Amino acid sequence: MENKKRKLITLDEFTIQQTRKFQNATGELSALLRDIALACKIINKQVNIAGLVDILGKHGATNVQGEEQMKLDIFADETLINVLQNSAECAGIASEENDEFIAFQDEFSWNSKYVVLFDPLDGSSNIDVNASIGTIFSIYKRVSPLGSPCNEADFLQAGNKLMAAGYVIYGSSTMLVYATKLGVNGFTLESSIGEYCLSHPDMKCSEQGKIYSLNQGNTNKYTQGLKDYLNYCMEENKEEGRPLTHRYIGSMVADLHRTLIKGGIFIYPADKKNVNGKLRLQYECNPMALIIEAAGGKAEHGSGRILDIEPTELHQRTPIFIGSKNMVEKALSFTK
Ligand code: AHM
Repeated sequence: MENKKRKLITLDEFTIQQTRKFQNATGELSALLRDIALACKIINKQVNIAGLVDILGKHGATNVQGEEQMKLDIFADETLINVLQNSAECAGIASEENDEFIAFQDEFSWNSKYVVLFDPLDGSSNIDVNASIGTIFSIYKRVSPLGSPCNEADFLQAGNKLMAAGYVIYGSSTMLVYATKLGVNGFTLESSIGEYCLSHPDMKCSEQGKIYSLNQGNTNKYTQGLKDYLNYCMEENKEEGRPLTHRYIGSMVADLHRTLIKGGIFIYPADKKNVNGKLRLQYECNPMALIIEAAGGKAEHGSGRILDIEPTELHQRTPIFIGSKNMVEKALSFTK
């Protein structure tokens, strides 16, 4: 076999090449992506040495959702805010960890086109056990007038208005995956040169997978339709390649990264306790929906596309069925 040596393409090189495809592109989106990627390198460093610097463990505070924050959540949140505040491309941010959005109050920011939403450290219950966690981000073009501070309407846009979205997974390697409507690309952090390098070009989510992923411990709280679907997944059927395999890490980034690479379905449904589901539309579901749809998969809330939900609140939740197209359709045929 011919041993062709592939040229290393860094995230910056890649986004600049992409920008050149558009006549009027200013490079601001690429620069913003670079800033987010930088913040995530800093977070990655801290995640890697967490056990050594006594940063693990609970912080004692609760966030707006009433959940206990971990120290690393706060570190990640502050890092992203600081880096984006110093960025010339970001007018303001909204974070899963903060009650309100933050409009940056300087002239540069007033003239910036974009706002960023993020879940700084998703899957934080996994921090203490050293399982994969991640940062999820979304980028919208603001709808408020340039030259003034951004406002809430900039952050309450439907997912179908997203300019880009992505995640960084802090796992056995650190990867940044981001999507625009053009497609999805994955970059692995090469720590010796401190750069994310293109490792997974043009990622696709296969139409059919073999893995279903949800918190099966909650089955008693699920609707009969969903219980029937779970039984279907567990039933023997050689022709259809069933029973399926169940995998659930409890860290959305890790579960969705596997779904993107191997195919499968990830579900966080509404249940008796969480009538709107648990996961947040603006910080978790919309960005993941853009990524999976751009890769050819499907992301629904039960009776429509996640990306078409018109958000009314910053911390809104939604049920989610996401992953391989055929599997999402099959699940919905039981639950609708
Ligand atoms: P977090 O924001 O507190 O980390 O919670 C979000 C996480 C997701 O990453 C994951 O998919 C889900 O919560 C797991 O919830 P559960 O433990 O109820 O299965």
